[in-house]
Amino acid sequence: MRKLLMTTALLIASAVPALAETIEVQMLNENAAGDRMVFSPELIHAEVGDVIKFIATDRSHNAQSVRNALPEGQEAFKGRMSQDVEYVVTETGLTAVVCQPHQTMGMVALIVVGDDFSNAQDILDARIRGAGKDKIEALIEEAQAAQS
Ligand SMILES: [Cu+2]
Repeated sequence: MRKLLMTTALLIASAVPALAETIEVQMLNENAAGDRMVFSPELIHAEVGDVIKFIATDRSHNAQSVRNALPEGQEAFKGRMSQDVEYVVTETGLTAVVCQPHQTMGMVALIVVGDDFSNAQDILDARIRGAGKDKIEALIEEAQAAQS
């Protein structure tokens, strides 16, 4: 009887689709390559159901979405300064993430969910300032190049 229960439990476990993951992204003053004011990683691949956790490894950073720069139906988010914040992925598509005080220095990240680039133009049109704008464009190109 015990063996039968174990077998049943294993069958149920294997029927569950890929388990949701927690993906950690650090907010840093400097990364290993010497780049200043950066998310690590900057390009984040995720699937619906995953949780992306932005970690305040260094202080004086935040992570937040940008208006019109996330998939339709995906809830916007705005982390507080020097605080961790979680982004629960509910939709496929692209999301631009910025650190409010350092986006002009290029402190931005791109979330790619389900290899869905259908809202890429929205991201390119969104209001992201300074070097952050160029970085987002480069990250979209990098993600698309990796896919094809
Ligand atoms: Cu920052």
